[in-house]
Amino acid sequence: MQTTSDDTARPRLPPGQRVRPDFPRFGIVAFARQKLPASGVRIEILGAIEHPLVLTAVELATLPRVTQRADFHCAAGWSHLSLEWSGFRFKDAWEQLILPKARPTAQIELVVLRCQDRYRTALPLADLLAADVLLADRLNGEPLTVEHGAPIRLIAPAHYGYKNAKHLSHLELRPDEHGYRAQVRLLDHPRARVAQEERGQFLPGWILRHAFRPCIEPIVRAIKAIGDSQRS
Ligand SMILES: Nc1nc2c(c(=O)[nH]1)N[C@H]1C(S)=C(S)[C@@H](COP(=O)(O)O)O[C@H]1N2
Ligand SMILES: [Mo]
Repeated sequence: MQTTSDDTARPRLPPGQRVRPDFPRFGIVAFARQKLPASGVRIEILGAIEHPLVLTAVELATLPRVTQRADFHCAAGWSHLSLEWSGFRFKDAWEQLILPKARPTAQIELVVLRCQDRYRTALPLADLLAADVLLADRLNGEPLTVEHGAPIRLIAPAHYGYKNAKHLSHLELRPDEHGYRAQVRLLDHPRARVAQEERGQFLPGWILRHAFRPCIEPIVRAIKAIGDSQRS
């Protein structure tokens, strides 16, 4: 095995990732154009449940607040290291609010994450129950900005950025994958684990690594231009 001095000097990056010193607003360009409602936290629970349930800041504030540091890895190939997120564990929201109040009518395996900008993605419930998965409303000691997902977003550090749904508005509980169609089918891997390089569907991660990388700068620029025009 070969070791270089680099290996010890730098934190280890997952396969195929490159560090970015900035943390850009990123994602699907069309969704960045969507006008978001100027509202507080409002996460509606729907799907296989007995009782409709809406989680606002009031319900979430009954859960312990947790702060954690994590690296953020976009499937296009950039990583930003050591972000400090604060919010509530998804597991706590599930066990203390969703299970007792919404009362699922079946064994839930899939949770669809729907967002105010019409973006959606999904993760297996088992992945969402990991201790480092947060419903985050603060970043680096400040309230979350629109750029990074206000009023609240999912943070799942073991999964690529596209599972980290911004502007979260609905959690749809489903017994299984059956009948769920991914929105961005070429991209959205069912689990998208960074360590396994599950960048996307149908093609191995090490191929997609090269296909996605040239898209990074154009996307960063396009989304930044949208933000600038919305502010002016
Ligand atoms: N609602 C919503 N969430 C989203 C996206 C999006 O377009 N809309 N893009 C995803 C992608 S591809 C990435 S890499 C991250 C980027 O998060 P950031 O803008 O805070 O850097 O958000 C993810 N969550
Ligand atoms: Mo991404």
